[in-house]
Amino acid sequence: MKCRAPKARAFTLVELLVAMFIIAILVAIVVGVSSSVGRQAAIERTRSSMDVICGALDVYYDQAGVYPAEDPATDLKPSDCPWSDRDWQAYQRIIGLYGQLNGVQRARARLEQLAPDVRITVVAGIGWDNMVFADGFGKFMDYEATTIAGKMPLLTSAGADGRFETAEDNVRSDKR
Ligand SMILES: [Ca+2]
Repeated sequence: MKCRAPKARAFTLVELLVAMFIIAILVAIVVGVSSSVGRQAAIERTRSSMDVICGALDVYYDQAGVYPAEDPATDLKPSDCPWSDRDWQAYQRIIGLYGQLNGVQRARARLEQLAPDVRITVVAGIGWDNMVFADGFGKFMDYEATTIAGKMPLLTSAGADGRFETAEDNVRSDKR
């Protein structure tokens, strides 16, 4: 008597679609979790960088009696720079802060504690090429001086969306 091997049963289209659907959901969950972890890590890196820069601001204050001035941001945005005016303002102010802190030896020594990717060169159109402080997302921070004596000025990160003045994702040196 001849034995016949059982005929292999093919998957139906519905079974394949269900399997693909489940795989898609699992992929979405994994991607969502890893991007949330990456975002939290970037926020932590930003906070840690701000702590170091605030330490340098204190050193500057001890020596100069005032915090670094806020750059008046009067330079015109180059015509080939695609940024918003808000970004341009932040860029000029953080350039100003970078230069002032690095101009004081003890403050500059504090900045040596920063991770290498916090001090970056940002190019904004032809002829603009400046060192600035970057947040954990790779974008330059903003700096706002204060006119209130002894009150710490403010560093701000644009957060995960890369835009300043959006509520939920800004990270600020005053921990708000
Ligand atoms: Ca933002």
